[in-house]
Amino acid sequence: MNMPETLRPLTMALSKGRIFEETLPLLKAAGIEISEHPEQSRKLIIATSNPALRLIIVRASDVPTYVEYGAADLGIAGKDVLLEHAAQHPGGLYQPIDLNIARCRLSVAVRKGFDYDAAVKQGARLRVATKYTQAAREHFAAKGVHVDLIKLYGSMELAPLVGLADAIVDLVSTGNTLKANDLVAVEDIMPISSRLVVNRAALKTRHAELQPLLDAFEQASRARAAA
Ligand code: PRT
Ligand code: MG
Repeated sequence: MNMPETLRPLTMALSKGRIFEETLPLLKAAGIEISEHPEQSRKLIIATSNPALRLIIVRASDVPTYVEYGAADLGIAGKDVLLEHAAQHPGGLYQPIDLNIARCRLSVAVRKGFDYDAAVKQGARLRVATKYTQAAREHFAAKGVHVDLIKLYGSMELAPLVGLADAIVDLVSTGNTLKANDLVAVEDIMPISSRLVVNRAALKTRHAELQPLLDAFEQASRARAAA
């Protein structure tokens, strides 16, 4: 049984790890403290100092789904995740604010010694392993490069090392993971950061509760970008 809309606190979906850690200061700037930390408590529903707001902890790639279906009113997700979600559910989410957190870039990487530019110039058909099939498909199509995309769910860095793929499309932040696996980035596809996403119905039905929170996030992320 669902609680009546007016009784349910606003629900915000976050993933554990870097997004959660980088969101905490933004919540703090909005005057919101959390009751417990998900790394310590294992709880999936976390109360905040604001009785009208609770957090739920979900997989990063599930955040858009919770928000689109209204199980969460808002959430925070990386542009990488949002692009893949939008391919299946175009226009499903309102994305008002780039929070500029959890920044990295989406890049093409190959084994050290693999001449990517020459392969592209020769018009070779490349095998590319990635979790980000949508972004990868668009990137190579725009370049006019023929690729066979191989969908993976993690550890993309392994694929070129064991002959599964010629190249990978993956997120890179420090570059340490590529380096540790004798890979090099050969092309940047786009910069990635995390955005606030809002359920389209909640935007209307719970506007009065949502707006102050959106304003606070906007302000906190602007202050952060200026710092
Ligand atoms: O880990 P899990 O499978 O549960 O889910 P997830 O990987 O989607 O979640 P999480 O928490 O790891 O990432 C959440 C979001 O953080 C992503 O959707 C990105 O928008 C953003 N982000 C920022 C990153 C990175 N930086 C990042 N470096 N996500 C992943 N990585 C990985 C990358 O895939 C690679 O394996 O870190 C490795 C590279 O890091 P460097 O520092 O070695 O270059
Ligand atoms: Mg991860």
